[in-house]
Amino acid sequence: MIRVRLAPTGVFGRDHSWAVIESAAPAPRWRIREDPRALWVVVGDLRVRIGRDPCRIAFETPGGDRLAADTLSKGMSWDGAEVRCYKQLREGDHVFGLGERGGGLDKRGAVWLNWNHDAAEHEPWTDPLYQSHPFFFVLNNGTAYGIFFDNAHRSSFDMGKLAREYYSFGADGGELNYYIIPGPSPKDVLRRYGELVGTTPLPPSWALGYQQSRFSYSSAASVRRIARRLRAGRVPCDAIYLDIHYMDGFRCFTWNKQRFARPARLMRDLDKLGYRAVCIVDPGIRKEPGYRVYDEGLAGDHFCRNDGGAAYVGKVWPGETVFPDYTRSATRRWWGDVHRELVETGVAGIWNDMNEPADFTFSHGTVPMTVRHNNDGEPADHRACHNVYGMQMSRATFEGLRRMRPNERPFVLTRAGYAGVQRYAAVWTGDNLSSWEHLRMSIPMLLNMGLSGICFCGADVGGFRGRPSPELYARWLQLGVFYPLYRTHTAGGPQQDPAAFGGAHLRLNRRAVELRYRLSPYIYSQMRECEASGMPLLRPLLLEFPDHPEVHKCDDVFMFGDQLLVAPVVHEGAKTRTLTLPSGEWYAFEGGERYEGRREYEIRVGPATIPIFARAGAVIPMQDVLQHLDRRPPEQLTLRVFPGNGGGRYYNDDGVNYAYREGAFLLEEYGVARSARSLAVRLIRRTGHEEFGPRSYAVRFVGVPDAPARVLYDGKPIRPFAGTRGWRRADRGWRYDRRGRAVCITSRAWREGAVFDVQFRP
Ligand code: MIG
Repeated sequence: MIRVRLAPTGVFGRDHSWAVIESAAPAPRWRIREDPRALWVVVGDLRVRIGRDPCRIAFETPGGDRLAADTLSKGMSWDGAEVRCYKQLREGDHVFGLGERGGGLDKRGAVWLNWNHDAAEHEPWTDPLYQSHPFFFVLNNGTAYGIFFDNAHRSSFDMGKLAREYYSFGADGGELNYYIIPGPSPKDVLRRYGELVGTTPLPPSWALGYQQSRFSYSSAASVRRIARRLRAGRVPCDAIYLDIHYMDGFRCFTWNKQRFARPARLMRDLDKLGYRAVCIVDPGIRKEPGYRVYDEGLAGDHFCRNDGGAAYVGKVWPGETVFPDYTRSATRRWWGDVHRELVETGVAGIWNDMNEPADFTFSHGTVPMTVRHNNDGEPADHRACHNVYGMQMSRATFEGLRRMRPNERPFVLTRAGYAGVQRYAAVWTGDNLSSWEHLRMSIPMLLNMGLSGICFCGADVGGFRGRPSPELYARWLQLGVFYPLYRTHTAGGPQQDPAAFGGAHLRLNRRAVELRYRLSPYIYSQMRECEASGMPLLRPLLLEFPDHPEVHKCDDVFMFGDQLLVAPVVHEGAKTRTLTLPSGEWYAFEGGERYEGRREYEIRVGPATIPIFARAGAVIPMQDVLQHLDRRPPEQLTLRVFPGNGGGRYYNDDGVNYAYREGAFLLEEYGVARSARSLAVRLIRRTGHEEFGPRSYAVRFVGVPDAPARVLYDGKPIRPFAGTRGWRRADRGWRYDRRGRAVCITSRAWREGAVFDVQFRP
């Protein structure tokens, strides 16, 4: 990666970033070459060409391609406090990333703003939304490079709207300071961007289950009611959210004494039912002498000031409010510590809302630009700090939870954020609407968030404003199985949860949520990849198939991890679903039917159908349905194996703490091979600790049209069972499931290197 900084006056300002993390990697070796027209910086296999007159920067790959080349006419520019950089757009360039956006997957041809905004009534064309991610990559013919413009001021990206032949990015203050991130593949760009700004740490395993929220479950009794209703309906669920009505007069860190008389007891009872509680915390602190948080904050100088020097007073839910200055490290520390009571009450996770910050005083929705911030020791006004306010709030929360519960991974959910916010919090996409259009819109929005480093994200299932029809809700719950953050949330109105739409829909909805739980070993294994390499769980086809131009605009088909492709049903009353599969061979996830890539299919869909396809040779680790995810390893790990040559992996740890970073985990890697007369899966490697492994394995080869002749383990035949009698207790055995067209093997143990080999008659 190469960094460019511009100092129009010849003097650089402070070198400070909210996004970029320290790197342990040694600085690369570089050389400089000069000729009369240009200066060349040569680093690794990249060459930077800096033209002398005019000063223009471009990057050259070993193949001689010029990437991210400044336009000849403009290059870098400044005008007062404004800075801007213009670069060439080529025919065939597509633009991805830029964080949370409405509209299609490809961001070329429009202007995008970064100015965190409480976009309460947003529509697919609304911009900006709640987050700022000044990062994008350009993909052309399979080759990508990325740009990260590390500037937290209001910024804009004109991706070829003003002119077809160039794009530009700039801000109304701060430094022209950007990184060029080489590919060649989009995955390479994402991995490097993750090294620059950090990746999504593994969340506690419960946070990957289904979550239920509402504005608000406004009394302990209503919380207990929803908790019981989901368990009675056997709808798996791991978390229940408390929105602002749990507070006393919307004062953060208080409880309403009438409606939540004994919160610790409520938390204990929820815990007994297998739920974690997540409580909302807003930044706006009620201005009221005698209210502990206000008094402490004032005494500690923790609130943002207006230019006159007094604490700035705005208006949010509690009435007159002051705003903690999270850009000040002492304030972050204090804010983290203020959570102690919630933690001691037994609250598991913290939900940060309104942290753009939202202020009802002005029609522009936020605090005045003259509001002062500490800005990590170099005081500045709100223009410099607006876009990082929410991220620093979540950081303060995350770090506070870590200090108070050192042996547990924090769970923080945030609405606002800046590049790197993924280190601290999951992100949800704010106040969407109960409509089919908003259901569809969530897909490219979350895909581009994943392409911007925000792996742990989701939209409100069922829509926040409005009422979904039972059908819309069911389809949304089916789509949400693949949202990394799987949460129903709604703004009051009728109950909106899997059990709220009557018997037939309860069954339908339960099935969707159950699929999430059956896939949880796969999901957890893939989330480990988010932390390790920056690869998102929910990812567009272009990440796996960058050289298939036909998938670049694919907005309603996506990959779930690297093995599964999903074509969710996104239209009302749909009886069929049309899709084109990328190249290769594909298998229906449920029935195992074979499909060929690069062909269009129209498949029939019933109310319960979720069209999912597996890559040839995929291994998908699964488990039986649980009502909530506890920390134990699955009793039995089911590996669904698809015909072909390929493989897969299973990762597990205790799901709670960070000991996995010191080796307390289990990783199994499998290889699948197919020949004319056999299908085989090998445990290639087992690393780590067996205590995190299952008690037994169920290997299910799907898409097998005929009963095999025999099945071998480690070269020796294993016992066939005709039916299911004695099956569960058998140490090892196999049977053929004719209806499911699957060979099922059960085995207590699986030695590293050993192969299950299904052999057919010649
Ligand atoms: O002014 O806390 O996006 O999820 O339920 C509205 C109440 C404030 C906006 C959030 C929404 C939340 C609601 N909040």
